[in-house]
Order: sequence, then C-alpha cells, then structure tokens
Amino acid sequence: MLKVYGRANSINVRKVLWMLDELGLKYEREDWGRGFRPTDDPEFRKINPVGVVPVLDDGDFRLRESNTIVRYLADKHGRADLFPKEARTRATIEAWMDWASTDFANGMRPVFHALVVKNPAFADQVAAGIKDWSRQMGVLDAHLFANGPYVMGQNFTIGDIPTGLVVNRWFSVPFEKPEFKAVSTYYDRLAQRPPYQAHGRNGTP
Ligand SMILES: N[C@@H](CCC(=O)N[C@@H](CS)C(=O)NCC(=O)O)C(=O)O
Repeated sequence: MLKVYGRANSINVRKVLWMLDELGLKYEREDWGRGFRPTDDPEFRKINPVGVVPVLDDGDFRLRESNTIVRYLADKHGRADLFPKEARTRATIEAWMDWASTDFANGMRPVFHALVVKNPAFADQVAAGIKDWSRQMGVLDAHLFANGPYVMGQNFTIGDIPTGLVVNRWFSVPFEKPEFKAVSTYYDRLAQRPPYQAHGRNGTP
C-alpha cells in the first residue's frame, strides 16, 4: 500500500493527502515532524536525507518534494484532466505550483510561525510578511478575476493544490486582512470538493 511520511497538519503533506483523495487511493500515513518524532531523527534521515516531510513510498519507489509527488501521482494514474500532457499547459500548471511554494508562500511563513506556531523568532517579521503575502494574494485575485474560476481557467487542475492550501492558510490565520473577492469565491469553490474539505478547508491553518 502507498505510504505517506509526515504530519497531517503540514501544508506540504496536505498537498499529497489532497491529491491521494482526488485519486481515490488508499494509503497509510506515519506522523513525523513538528509535534511528533522530529525529522532530524536518524531514522527519518534514512527515509529522507533532506529531513523534511512529506515523503511517499510507492512500493519499492520512494519520492520526496510535495509538488513532485503530486505530479507523479497524476501521471502514474493517467489523470491528464488534472495534469494535461500538452507542454505549454503543463508548464503553466507547474509555474502556478512553483509560485505557490515560493513567492506566494514567502510572506505566509513568518506570519504563520509567529501567529499560529507562536514562535517568537518570527514576531518582528509579521508586518513585512503580511505586506508581501497580501501583494501576492492581489496577484492571484486579479488572475482569478480575469481568468478563473480556477488558476487554469474552467477546470480544476493540480495547479490549484499548492495554491488552494496557501489560500486556506490566508483565511485561517487570524490577522487583519484586505478583502480579495475573487480569492474568496475561489476558496468557496474549492470547498465544494470533499478532498479539500478533508485536507484544505478543515479548520486547520
Ligand atoms: N520543498 C519541500 C518542503 C517540505 C517542508 O518544508 N516540510 C516541512 C513541513 S511543511 C517540514 O518538514 N518541517 C519540519 C517539521 O515538520 O518538523 C516540499 O515541498 O516537500
């Protein structure tokens, strides 16, 4: 059976769990990471020398990197509806996934770690984080307003998975935030999907 290593409240593990549910695949999961066994445990370093979750075991194949795992699962299970084969469409989806894990998440990280994890090391980065995160949210809002309802237009794709999880965190972390109407509509639309209810909009930031 497929096996996921990583705590279910990690934004990167949640991408994989959401995808597995989109595909209707059964899996087992082992808790590792903050609040559980630490990822610098020598036992975990044998699973992933980089020392982060998630990791997927698919039989005798082991894979790290959340976005890569999501793409692998789409391809392996022939889900061209979620990750089309055409090169430009595919690259555009990958661009949204890369953006969601880098530029879109850069401002989010200190805000989340200060306000939710309550790590004092991030306290002085909250204002700058909110500013940066809000600017990127504005980019997504304008894109969805002009080209939505999903990041790739009419159809839900894996481009919405990393993006949708950062959007969940935006609405779930308590701070004074500007209103982005198209992003709110997107959040409600994603919430119609049971896998997003389970792993995205599930009350966990
Ligand atoms: N680029 C990696 C990043 C993974 C990552 O940063 N994972 C975090 C959790 S979201 C982690 O393992 N943190 C250590 C911990 O939970 O103890 C991916 O996308 O899979």
